[in-house]
Amino acid sequence: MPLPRLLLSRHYPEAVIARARRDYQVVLPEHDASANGDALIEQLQGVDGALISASNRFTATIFARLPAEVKIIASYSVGYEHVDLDAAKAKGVVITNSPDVLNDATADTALLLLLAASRRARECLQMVLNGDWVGWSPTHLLGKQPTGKRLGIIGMGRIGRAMAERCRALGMDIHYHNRSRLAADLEGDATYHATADELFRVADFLSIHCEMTPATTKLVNARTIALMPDAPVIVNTARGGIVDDEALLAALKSGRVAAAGLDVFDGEPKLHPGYLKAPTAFLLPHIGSATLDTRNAMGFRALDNLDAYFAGREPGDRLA
Ligand code: 8YV
Repeated sequence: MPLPRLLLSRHYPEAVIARARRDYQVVLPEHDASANGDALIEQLQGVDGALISASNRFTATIFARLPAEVKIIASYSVGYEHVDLDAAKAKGVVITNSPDVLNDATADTALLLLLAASRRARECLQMVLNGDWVGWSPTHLLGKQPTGKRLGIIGMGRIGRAMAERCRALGMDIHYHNRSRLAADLEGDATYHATADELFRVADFLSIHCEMTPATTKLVNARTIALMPDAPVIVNTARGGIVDDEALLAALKSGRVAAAGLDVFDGEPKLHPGYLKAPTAFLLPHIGSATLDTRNAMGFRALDNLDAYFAGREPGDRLA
């Protein structure tokens, strides 16, 4: 039997490419870039499956034009808002994601953002780099202390719970909102809020870990920010579209929100230009899962799903 033909839509880490080459006839574009539209359809010619990233948008239009040989699309991501699952199902294409293996890396990034935003790391770094640091002062660049404060977690899945674990170590009081309340062993000492509004009301710090769906798009907006306690810190490692940029920028400017730590942006890699001029916004270029261990594990998880499919078994992370 010839090996299945597999498109690697991006230049994944070496170990991932090596394993793919061992078990598949690999098609690897010469340059690493995110293909979409016609370019994506072009790449998908003559393959049986594809290992794609969240930068490849599999819309209903793409599925309508998908070559018939393509039977499985494995996403190198936990998020799957870039894939139209209904269109995939209608076309009979199997879709998988790569959850779980990035929980720690993403929660680490959320913690980095929470601390960097609350301790004004951007302003501190800028001052040192500009040569503007003239000496110590008792009230210089004072930040917010997380100890004893309430952390509101929106989306208490595996990444949300990994963030809760880290923030318990900071002495924070954990609150969460989730579509359903967690079982007691997973909830631990965290306080459940049945609605997002209830959570906003108590969140001195807020960390976003939910999926982006029509219900969570612009969930953080002028109305919900107004519900929050005075001068909260907002962290987002989920998807940029969950935050209304105009509302957050206005709140950062007025001080209604003390600081924000953002790894993801609506329309990234372009971001609202307001963030470039907002000193209390600490910004990262979507590096939530960016450690070599994690990126290897994501690739291996995606390949496990592909291997299962081509061996006639059910892929463990099947979404459609
Ligand atoms: C990825 C992510 O780096 O897994 C996700 O959903 O956002 C990140 O871990 C990115 O999406 C690569 O596909």
